[in-house]
Amino acid sequence: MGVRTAIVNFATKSRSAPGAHRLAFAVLLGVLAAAPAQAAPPAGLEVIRPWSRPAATGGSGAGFMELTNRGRTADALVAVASPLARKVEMHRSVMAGGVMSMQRQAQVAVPAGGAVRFAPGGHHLMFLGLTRSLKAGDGLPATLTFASGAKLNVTFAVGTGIGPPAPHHH
Ligand SMILES: [Cu+2]
Repeated sequence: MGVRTAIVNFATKSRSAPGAHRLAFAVLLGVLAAAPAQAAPPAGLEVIRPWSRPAATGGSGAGFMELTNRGRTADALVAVASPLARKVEMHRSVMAGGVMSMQRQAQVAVPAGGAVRFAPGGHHLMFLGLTRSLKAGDGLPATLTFASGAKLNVTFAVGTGIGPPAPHHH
C-alpha cells in the first residue's frame, strides 16, 4: 500500500510541471479579463507619428503608427472606427511561399512597458470604403478602442505615400 501510494505520488509529481504551466496561463487570462474593471482611462497608451497614404473615394486607406504602452498593464487594440470609412480592420502583412498576403487580426497586443509598430509590410490599419478621397496634407480621424476599455482619438496625417510625412517644425 505504501509503495503504491508512492508510485501514485510520483506520477502526480511528474505531471505537475505542465499542469503548473496551464495554471499560470489560466491565472494570466484571469488577470487580463479583470483588467477592464480597473483601467478606464488610457493609462500610458500613446500613439506616435500616425500617418496614412493618399487614396480614392470608395477605396481603401491605410493607417500606420507606433503604439506605446507606458503603463504596467498589458493591453490590446481590439477595434478601430473612423467617420470617413465604412469599416476599419486591423491587418498584418505576412510573407508565405514568396507571396505577400494580408491577414485580418482580431486584436493586436500592446505589452506593458512596450510598443507595437504599425508599418508597411507588417501590422497596419485598413480603412475600407472611404467616404472621401485622401490627399497629402489631409487628416484621417479614427478612434482606437482597447481591451481595457480605453479609447484614443487619433488623426492619421496623409503623406505622399512612401513614408510618414515630414514632421512639422514650429
Ligand atoms: Cu491590409
